[in-house]
Amino acid sequence: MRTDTGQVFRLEDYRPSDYLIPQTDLSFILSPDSTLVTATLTIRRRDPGARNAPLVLDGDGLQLRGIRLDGKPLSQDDYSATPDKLVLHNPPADFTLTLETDIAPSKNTALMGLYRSNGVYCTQCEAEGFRRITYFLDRPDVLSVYTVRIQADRAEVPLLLSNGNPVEKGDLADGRHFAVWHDPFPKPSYLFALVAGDLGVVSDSFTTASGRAVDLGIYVEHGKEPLAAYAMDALKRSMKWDEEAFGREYDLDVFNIVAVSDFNMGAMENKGLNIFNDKYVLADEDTASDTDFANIEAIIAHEYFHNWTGNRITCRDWFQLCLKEGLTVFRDHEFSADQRSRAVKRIAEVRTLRAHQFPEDQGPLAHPVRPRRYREINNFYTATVYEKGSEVVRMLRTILGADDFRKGMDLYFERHDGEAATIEDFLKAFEDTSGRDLSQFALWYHQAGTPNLTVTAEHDAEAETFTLQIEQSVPPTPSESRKRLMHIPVQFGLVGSDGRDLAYAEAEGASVEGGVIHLRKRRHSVRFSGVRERPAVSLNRGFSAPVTLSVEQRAEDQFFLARHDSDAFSRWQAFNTVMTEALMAASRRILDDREPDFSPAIAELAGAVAEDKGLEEAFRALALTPPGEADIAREIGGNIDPDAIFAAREALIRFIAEANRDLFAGIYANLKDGGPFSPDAASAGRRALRNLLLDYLSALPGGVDLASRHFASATNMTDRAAALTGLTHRHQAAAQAIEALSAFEKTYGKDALVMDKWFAIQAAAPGAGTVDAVKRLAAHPSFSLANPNRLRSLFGTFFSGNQTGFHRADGAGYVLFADTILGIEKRNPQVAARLATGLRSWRSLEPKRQELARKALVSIASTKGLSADLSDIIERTLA
Ligand code: B3K
Ligand code: ZN
Repeated sequence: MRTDTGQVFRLEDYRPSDYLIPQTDLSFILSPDSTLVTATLTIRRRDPGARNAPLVLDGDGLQLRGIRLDGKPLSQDDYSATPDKLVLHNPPADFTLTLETDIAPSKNTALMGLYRSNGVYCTQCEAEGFRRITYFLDRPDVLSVYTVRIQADRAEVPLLLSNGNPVEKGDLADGRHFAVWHDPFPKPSYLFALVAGDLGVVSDSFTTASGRAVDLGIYVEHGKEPLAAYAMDALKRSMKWDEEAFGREYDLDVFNIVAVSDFNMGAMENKGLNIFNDKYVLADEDTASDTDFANIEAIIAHEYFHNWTGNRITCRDWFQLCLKEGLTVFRDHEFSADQRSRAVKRIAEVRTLRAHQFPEDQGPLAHPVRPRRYREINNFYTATVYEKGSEVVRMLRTILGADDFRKGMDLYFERHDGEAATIEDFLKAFEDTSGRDLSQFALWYHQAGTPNLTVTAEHDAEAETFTLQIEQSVPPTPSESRKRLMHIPVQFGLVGSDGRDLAYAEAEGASVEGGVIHLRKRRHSVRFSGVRERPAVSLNRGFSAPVTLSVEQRAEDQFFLARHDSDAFSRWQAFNTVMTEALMAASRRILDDREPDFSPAIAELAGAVAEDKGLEEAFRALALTPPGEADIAREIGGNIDPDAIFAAREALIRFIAEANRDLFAGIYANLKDGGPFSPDAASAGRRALRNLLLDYLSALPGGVDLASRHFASATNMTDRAAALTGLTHRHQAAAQAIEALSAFEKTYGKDALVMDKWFAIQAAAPGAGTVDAVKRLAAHPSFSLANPNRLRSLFGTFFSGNQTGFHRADGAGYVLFADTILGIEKRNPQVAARLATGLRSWRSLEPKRQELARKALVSIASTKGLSADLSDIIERTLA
């Protein structure tokens, strides 16, 4: 474990390396406890005319076993080697350096560098894992052409993979064999990969637009090959889509994906050899939910799209992480929108953004999309870099229009192919193609915090004008107290009483183009002339800017927009706002010991949406989904009592269900799917609506029987997991819930990915009892501290997804939090640090819980010898 040194890395300190490594030859002689790595590096001084500087290579926990310069052993005076650094004091301008290191993949529990997962050797090098394999200039702006030779026992390790194209393989003495791979595309060390083991394969091929044949392989555990069919299909669709939507073709002869079961995150885009968490590869109807299918499609696409946005054009330094991540998320969002329903996809994206990025931006861990400093880069693979980073690219397209956006992308690809680039390079490509000045827009990359827009509207019937007063403000965030004014593109519509957008003669007070108001100043008074009737104003359509809105509007306008806005996102938003406001009021009443009183109009609206056949089922399901407890908490802002919010939410669900009992039951019954299973979006939408209605109906008397029947008759995992959730969350003590949990375990006890669901469903069960349930589950024979998926399913769900259970009033959840995280940290600091973000919003709790949470955080902070990963998160959280 790398302990915290307190070192801070700053963007302004960037300078290019003194040396380059144009060529890297690696040889691996694999063995679990002692793998011999020989690296032969061709090294060149960047500026041959410069005075010679020492060469400083990065290491992490390494032991140097041999060193030669141009083939000759070096003397002790020529270099110094420590586990984290190798310094050549006086190297020549051009030379070959041969290094030998000996590493133990089987002892690597941090899952960075070369490690073993279920007997398979695999690597994870982003961000700084390569330095755990050999000494190197382990930074993204040092690009090198790699040739990799792997040697191992043939019977034990029949499969030997690395990046690029296969060039040679053969047998050796003593039952051993070898393979050589060559990747012609220069790449940074974080994209290096090696996989070796005994795996099954699903093979296919793809012919690119220019006629190049590519061999595709997805490697999985033997026997699981049929579960990779959906991933393979998603891969081929991704390859085709990137050609059509962005003109990007694949460039090697092979593209391989390997699924492993122990992985710190979702997947990794290593050149030509993507390594995946098997959760995002393996699926069939019996074991995977519709959400799993959608995630597989999105992540397969995401990693594939990195081939151009990340690999061919990489990042100059880790401050530029959003250059590849935000852009690639935008690309995978667009892909999914084209493959599925655009409106539904957009709503899902915004829900994710609000659930993960907004709290980050509004709490102690807030940072700009392009951060200026970090202590541990692994802690910056955040919702801000990824999701807000994607929103920024989306805004760029809104501002430029689709054509200019594509021209800018084309220029970016052409200009920077083969380079390590910056956000400035990216924006410059769009400035150069469109002739626009994007300097104010660039603040979206540089300034943290979620902007807020306050809006009031006034209609003057006589003058036939409609005026919007809009004011922008960006709240202060850590280390940025003063904010500059942003360029915010707000898509809008003035909706008339027939549900159509009203035409207006002229707009003054801001630039208004193509249905978008461009806010650039603190205040804009936007006056539309020729507006005869008072419109309902629909703002931030399609969620054109990642902002919060406070619109002074009549309540009936929200109800009206929820039924009539021509923009599907805004229609969803309007209903969501109606419910959120009702829930906030109800939770206030509960705190005052009063019963919530909901307006019948909400139940009527829910009924109307549920039965509106003009709307896609998936949309109806999303519209009817009440805001989550964390969403309500975020809107309330502070002094949060999770129990009151929970009670309010349950009361609203019962209120809507009671009023629509027969209607919901009828629709529910009609939605039952008789035909063969299909994971397509329309079928998934039907299941989503049916399961959502089940959620409402299971809150009514007799609901437990309905959920139990739903469970017993389920023919796919989506329905089965939905019923199990309903039973364990609403009817925990009922015999049916206990039986269903045990039946589920009996059927799927040996399937780790399905058991993750079993753990997660129980960890999310509301109520004070879940702390003890989680402790019991941590002692279950299938629980393992070594498997990140299992850690996330039990503890990640509990700390980040269980408002009433984790935030139990006596603080028992927080004590478990501190103990658990300190226990995990010793093995896997990266996962521990991620789990620790579960308390990032502790300051918005009511005072008693706040104090208990603070104590738990302080108890972690005061532990000696914390890892850089964990101390960075905890210290920022407490600051
Ligand atoms: N680039 C990887 C994430 C690496 C995380 C390192 N801590 C996956 C992705 O975003 O595609
Ligand atoms: Zn990515």
